[in-house]
Amino acid sequence: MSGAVRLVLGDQLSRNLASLRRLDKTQDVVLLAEVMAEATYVPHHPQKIAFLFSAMRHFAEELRAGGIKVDYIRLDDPDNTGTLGGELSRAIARHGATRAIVTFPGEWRVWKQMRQWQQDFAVPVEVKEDDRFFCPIARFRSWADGRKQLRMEFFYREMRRDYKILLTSDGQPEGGQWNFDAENRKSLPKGLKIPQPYREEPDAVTTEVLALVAERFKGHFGKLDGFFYAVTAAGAERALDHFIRHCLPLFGDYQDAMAMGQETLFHSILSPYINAGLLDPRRVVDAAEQAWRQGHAPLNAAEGFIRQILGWREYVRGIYWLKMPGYADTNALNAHRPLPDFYWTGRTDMNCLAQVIRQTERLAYAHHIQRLMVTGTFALLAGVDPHELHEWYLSVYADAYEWVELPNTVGMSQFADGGLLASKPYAASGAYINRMSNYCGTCRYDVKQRTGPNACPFNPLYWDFIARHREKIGGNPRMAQMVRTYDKFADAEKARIAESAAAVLAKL
Ligand code: FAD
Ligand code: DLZ
Ligand code: SF4
Repeated sequence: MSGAVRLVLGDQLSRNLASLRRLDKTQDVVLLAEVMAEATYVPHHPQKIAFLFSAMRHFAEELRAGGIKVDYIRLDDPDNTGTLGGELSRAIARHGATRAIVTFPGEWRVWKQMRQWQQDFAVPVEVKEDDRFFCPIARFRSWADGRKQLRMEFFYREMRRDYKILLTSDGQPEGGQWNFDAENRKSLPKGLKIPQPYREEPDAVTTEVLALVAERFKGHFGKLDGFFYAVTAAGAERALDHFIRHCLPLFGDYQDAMAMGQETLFHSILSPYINAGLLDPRRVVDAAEQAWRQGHAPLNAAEGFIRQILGWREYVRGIYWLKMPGYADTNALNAHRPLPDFYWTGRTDMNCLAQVIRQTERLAYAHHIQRLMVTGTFALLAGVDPHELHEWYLSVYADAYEWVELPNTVGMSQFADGGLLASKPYAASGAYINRMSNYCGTCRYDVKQRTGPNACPFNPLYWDFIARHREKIGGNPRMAQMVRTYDKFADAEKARIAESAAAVLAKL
């Protein structure tokens, strides 16, 4: 053979992938490899591993059905070297290939490996740009160049203009505003009918993978029972259809709400599919815009949803590639507390945290506000080391890859980048969780008490956080008010706050 080996990674399962273009069916071979190094560089949730392995196996079958030669290495193949580089090198030799073609990866770690392959391998390794995003990395760099502040909102408006999304014929934002977030913070009314999340029963391929994963990844946090993810592009398209029909109309209104036993509410659960390449983000944005244009969903819902994908998702990727590798080590608030054990067990009396962590264990899913304002805010207030927290988020969610997880954790949730990404720290007392959820009603702690053994731990930690970081955050107009409120507390109250916060931290 004098063709190419074309490597497709587990999160590159797209038929239009750059490294699959201009493929010569007579000469080229597509390589997919299940490898221990990728499955264990953090202890991924077993459902994430099962989802990816099953999706990889289905993708390989689809390529074969299209007449493409596929070399598929299973995790339990006796000669499996356990690394992507080892498998690519073996495949080049096995097929006598004259070059390798890969697509730019989603993690700095893998990018470093690819550059090493370019040096070490006897054949050229071509790296193609990953153009499954709206915004090329170079385009983000030029947007960021020379700006003092890199606010998502301004980036998002450029994306709306570039791609003519939700624009009037004369280029203005539909509805006269770019952003309808003010309408999107409703708490859940009693009796509201909540749609069931989309689910698919495991087929024979998934069932086989689930057995393999159960056997090989026993020590990883997370359950496998009840696995419901779709594992093909067709399944992901059905999940999109379900979301547009049943959830999008109320997505905006209840975007920030949380409720016991209602883990997914009006969220889409599309991130695992979009991030693995089974669903094109352009298709998702288009479907949401069409739903609004056809009168099926209100503008606040369609705009709010589109902003998550066209705005936040593209923006965090831009930040990741702009700021790596240093971004992973930022720690502006000097936080060094080890991650509390209960993040891996859910065993805590704090009901909000117990609910979100146990749900994560069952589903490999939590929606944005659960990640940001429950597990994220608690870690921020407690001063947990952002790197430890980052490894937790990267492990436990089915949609987690460093390019999207790291900026959300280190930047948005922990303010560890000193405010590059978020305009203020997402610090909040128990009052926020009480307003947006029903977790507090059955909690052992009292959300109304600020201090003392029965006070909601978020409360003293919140005021202690304000006191601890007043120098760093007091200059921010949105935080200055809270610093002033703290300053007005009597000294005895300040002492009680410090004592209660210390007691909470000592118990961790
Ligand atoms: P929906 O609420 O239905 O939103 C629609 C889509 O918008 C999502 O599918 C996703 O593709 C995109 N989106 C929404 N918010 C964001 C965001 N902040 N950044 C990037 N894309 C966004 N998202 C990931 O995809 N992978 C991660 O590893 C990840 N880690 C996170 C860690 C923390 C600490 C926080 C605060 C957020 C994280 N997010 C991550 C963002 C967000 O929480 C998830 O994208 C969302 O919860 C996925 O659920 P959904 O598909 O139901 O989203
Ligand atoms: C996450 C993951 C896992 C669990 N396993 C594999 C694998 O066995 N083979 C593979 O090609 N990719 C896997 N992935 C996805 C990669 O980790 C991902 O492609 C890189 O982190 C770059 O984003
Ligand atoms: Fe969480 Fe505090 Fe409410 Fe308990 S009282 S659920 S700890 S916010």
